[in-house]
Amino acid sequence: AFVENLLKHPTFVGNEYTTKFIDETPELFQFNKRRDRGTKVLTYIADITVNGHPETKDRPRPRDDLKDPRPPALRAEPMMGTRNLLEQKGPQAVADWMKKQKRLLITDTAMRDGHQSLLATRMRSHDMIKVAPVYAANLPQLFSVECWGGATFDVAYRFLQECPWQRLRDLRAAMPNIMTQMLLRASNGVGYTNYPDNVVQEFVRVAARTGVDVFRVFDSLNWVENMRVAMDAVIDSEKVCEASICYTGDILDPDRAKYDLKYYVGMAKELEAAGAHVLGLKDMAGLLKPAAARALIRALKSEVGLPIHFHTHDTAGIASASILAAADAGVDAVDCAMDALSGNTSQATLGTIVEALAHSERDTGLDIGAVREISDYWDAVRAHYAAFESGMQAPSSEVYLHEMPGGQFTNLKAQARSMGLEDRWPEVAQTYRAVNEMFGDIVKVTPSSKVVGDMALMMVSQGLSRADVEDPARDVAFPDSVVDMMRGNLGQPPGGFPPALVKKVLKDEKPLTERPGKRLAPVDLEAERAGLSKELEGKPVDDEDLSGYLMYPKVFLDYMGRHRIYGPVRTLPTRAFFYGMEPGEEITAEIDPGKTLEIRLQAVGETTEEGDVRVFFELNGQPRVVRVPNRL
Ligand code: BTN
Ligand code: 3PY
Ligand code: ZN
Repeated sequence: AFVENLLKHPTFVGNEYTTKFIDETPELFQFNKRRDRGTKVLTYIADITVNGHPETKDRPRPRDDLKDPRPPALRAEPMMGTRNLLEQKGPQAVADWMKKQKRLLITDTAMRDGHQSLLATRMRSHDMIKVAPVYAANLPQLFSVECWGGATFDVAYRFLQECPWQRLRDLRAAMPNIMTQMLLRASNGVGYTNYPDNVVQEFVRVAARTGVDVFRVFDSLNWVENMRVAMDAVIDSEKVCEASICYTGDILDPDRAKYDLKYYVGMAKELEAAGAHVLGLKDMAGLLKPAAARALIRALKSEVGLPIHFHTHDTAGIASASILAAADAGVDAVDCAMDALSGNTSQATLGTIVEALAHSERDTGLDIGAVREISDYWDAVRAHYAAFESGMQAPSSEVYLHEMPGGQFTNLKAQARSMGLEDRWPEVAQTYRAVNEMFGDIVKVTPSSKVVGDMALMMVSQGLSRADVEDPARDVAFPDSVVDMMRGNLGQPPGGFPPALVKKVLKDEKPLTERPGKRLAPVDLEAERAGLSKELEGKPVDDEDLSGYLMYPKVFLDYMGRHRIYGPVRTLPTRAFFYGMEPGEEITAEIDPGKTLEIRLQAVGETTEEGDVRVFFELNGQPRVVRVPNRL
């Protein structure tokens, strides 16, 4: 009863704690503050224990005997790495250094694209931060660790109840010698829409300050014009600007002449002229076949002065062959994923590339034993995320038909399932291709890929063919995202959108053909900060929270609302986070540096007449009771 009264006390109900570990409310005396944070975390565990986690309901359960994974031992003190070079000599020195390396440089994507493509981006910071020091100590020769951006940003707030900025800060601190890398959707930031220029600039500035070293910048229609604001912001921050070409089609196929060798070389030259330090070749669907990779890398190496960083997906099972061909043709760096988080829609298998190149001219210099140990750790981590596995059993050449990016493929499949279209998947894939052709053959990557996916699902569910959609006599209700893209709000694809389709979608409205950001008024950052602070009942709003809010206003506010109730749940072990606890079980969670909670679940009571359940804990040896609603 004491705890329940305490919880209802206005001081606690009205109090807002920061999302950061360091509390910014020193006026509150320590004892109560600590007690309150502990109680919030107990409330979360109690709620999940009683009601389950909404994201894992009706999904496959991990084995019952799984332990919280233990990271491998540190083999050595961290040696100097790419991060030290960047800090001491700047981004141009990193680019020059890359070109001088004989060895193939490797980026590990396990902490971003690996789990984004295999586990619906659901991996929690807890599982990443524990192993980060092992990367620093045992694999200091890595070019970079991709661990931020793409979908990880909103998923952290939306589904994992954690602050993405805190993840970045912690990873940065744990890997001081290796460059961190993020994926940035240029003017679409880490969102799905064009943001005003100053929102993108501010986001880059804050991300650079908090810990991003390499920014892979791309535009979802390959429109260089729409990449400059983000690129310039990266350059101004003195971080590595890896401006990327998105690869689509097939340069060896004469029927796909729109995206031929000349097109890609031309775009690469534009990016070089725009000030990129590194050229990214982003093959988000895994379409770049070995022979084409060889030809493309050769051409880019001879026509462009920038070091080249190749990213591909193993959806068709051929990523390793493309990487080896690219390595042969002189590519400077490639993305792989630690073995346990590789293959299928993820990246090529890191350990396999290390082995394949060992004792060759392009030997990566990575310690294969260290790779295996880290991969074993990821294997143990992955078992906890059984609920988010896609069920993809084998690589598939179908990707050459639909050209879906690795991150979208399993998502769209799940969306199709939820619409009752699962057994019509081949039709969805065919329609996705037909939509691409109808849109004029565009680059499909977030957010343009989502537009194509929305249209394809709409057509399959309503039984519409491409001819039906294009028929001027037939009324079609286009998805909002399609209308938005035809308006020009994502920018312009090469050659523009087909005029007849634009007319059909927009009727008499004239599309925008200039850069969307040119039209969007700058956001008054200080006014937004003040407004947000008011919304949060006076809580001070730092630059990170402001940038998070500007990217995703509703997602951020919902996250803050839950944070008020559940407190710092990000350090709970993953099993407790998704499944709660069993009576008799004990866990520990370090909720503040050096402040560890020892939590034991004693018993779960019966549901009261009011529909509440009392859950009995021991917190650091003291009995605690929390009451949560039974929502089942
Ligand atoms: C979401 O899916 O909205 C984010 C996950 C957190 C939701 C919390 S978890 C405990 C409680 N039980 C629910 O059903 N929702 C909240
Ligand atoms: C993203 O934008 O999240 C991607 O992974 C694109 O490939
Ligand atoms: Zn990718």
